[in-house]
Amino acid sequence: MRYAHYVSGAFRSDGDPFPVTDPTSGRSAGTAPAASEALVDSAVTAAREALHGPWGATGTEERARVLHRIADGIEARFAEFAEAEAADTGRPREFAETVDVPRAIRNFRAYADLLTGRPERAYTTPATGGGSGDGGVLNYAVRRPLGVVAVIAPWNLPLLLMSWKVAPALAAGNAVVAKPSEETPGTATLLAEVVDAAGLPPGVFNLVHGHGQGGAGEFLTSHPGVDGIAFTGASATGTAIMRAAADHLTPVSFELGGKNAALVFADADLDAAVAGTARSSFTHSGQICLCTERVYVQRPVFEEFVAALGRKAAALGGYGPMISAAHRSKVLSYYRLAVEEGATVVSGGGVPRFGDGRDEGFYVEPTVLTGLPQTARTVREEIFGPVCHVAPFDTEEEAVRLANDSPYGLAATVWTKDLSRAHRVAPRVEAGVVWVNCWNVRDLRTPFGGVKASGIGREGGEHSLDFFSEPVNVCVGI
Ligand code: NAD
Ligand code: 6OD
Repeated sequence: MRYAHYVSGAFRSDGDPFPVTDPTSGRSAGTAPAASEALVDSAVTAAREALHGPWGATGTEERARVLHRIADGIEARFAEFAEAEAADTGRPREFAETVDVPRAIRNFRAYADLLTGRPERAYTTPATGGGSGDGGVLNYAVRRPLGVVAVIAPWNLPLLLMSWKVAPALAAGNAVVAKPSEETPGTATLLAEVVDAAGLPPGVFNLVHGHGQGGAGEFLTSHPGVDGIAFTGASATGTAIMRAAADHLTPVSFELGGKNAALVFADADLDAAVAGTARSSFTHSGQICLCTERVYVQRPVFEEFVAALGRKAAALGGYGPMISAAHRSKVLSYYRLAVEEGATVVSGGGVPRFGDGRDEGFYVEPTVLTGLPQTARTVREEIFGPVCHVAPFDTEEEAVRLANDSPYGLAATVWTKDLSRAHRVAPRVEAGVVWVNCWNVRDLRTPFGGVKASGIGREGGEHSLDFFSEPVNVCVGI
């Protein structure tokens, strides 16, 4: 696979090579070039220059056409994107074909469509005799792009999450310097090829590869020429980026970690709750920030739920690996810690044996745990693997308290047939997204983000366009 930087409209492969590994086999997938500080600086300079060129004068209709051309370009190379995303992450190709690539296309189309329908507001204010014109004043707001924005993406949904930020950043008229995770440089390079073919002026979209701390990520987030940082990744990385951004008061939008709760009430459709929780805990081997790692089940159905979820976990097949050997070690260390903390392992807890090349890959078993107190590290810390802990509760009040007893607040799921209960409980849960009797579906115009250690700001629809632009109030004496 080709891994290249894209700076000022040119592909380059300068920089120390770093290894890329196929997580399904543990074998080398090649090397990618790490951008030097000088190269990151060139990318930021190219982006700044692009804002002073024709891109800075484009109207919303032209930008909408550009976004559709990028979406068309991904669509035309659908199979290549699916293959590259599966190779980058080790996930089953079908997942890339049904989730990642279609969603990347939708991300660009959704922002193209939103752009042209965006209202601006105007107000007239009567004369006050305090220095305004005789006829009062007319106020209207125009939106101005932030300028040069850094987009930093993680490895778990590389294409989906990068396009989710690049699309609104371009829609709002910014110039972008993007950095994918060092674990997954493949689809980002393909995206740069599509942007190149879409005919954007040089410097409007730039891509640099490399590591975070001490590498391209840090060079970018500490760069004084960056006017905004949109980051998805771990909460601890968010803290480091915020420190770097503080020096230049650079605005940030953060989508961070989670330790998401599911609340299963005794009145729920139990089959749906079990199937839904298996999906929310084990999809993409638990490597989606929205995955459930804490399940609270009302006592009358607790035993039945645990047994059924354990059976589902044991029967799962065709799942993908952890992204890396290091991440697998981390997940397995939590499997061991859970036992040391006194957990009962209902299902899984180890490394699967396939009897083929996957045995050299980074797989772990889908795992269901019970029996831990709320204070256990396994219940409090984000593991980011295919694992959940199930605990009982008695009352609605207790369920809400347990869900909220976490440093994180990204997403939650409520399973109940009682609509009044659903509407009572959902707004009391401290999370940015609460699903009721479903998981991980939503309209792309709705707000997306987390509270507490799970993020700062909201993405989605107008929310992303708001982050990537600033309103200017123009006040005209009339
Ligand atoms: P990570 O924070 O280690 O890395 C994410 C990106 O940040 C990578 O591109 C990395 O190179 C870069 N980076 C790392 N340190 C940096 C630094 N000091 N300065 C600048 N850039 C730096 O996260 P990850 O391991 O790639 O992804 C997993 C984490 O992401 C999990 O915690 C998961 O919950 C979170 N996540 C959150 C969301 C969300 O929407 N809230 C979505 C996906 C993943
Ligand atoms: O669906 C999305 O828009 C989104 N940002 C999902 C994030 C998933 C985290 O892994």
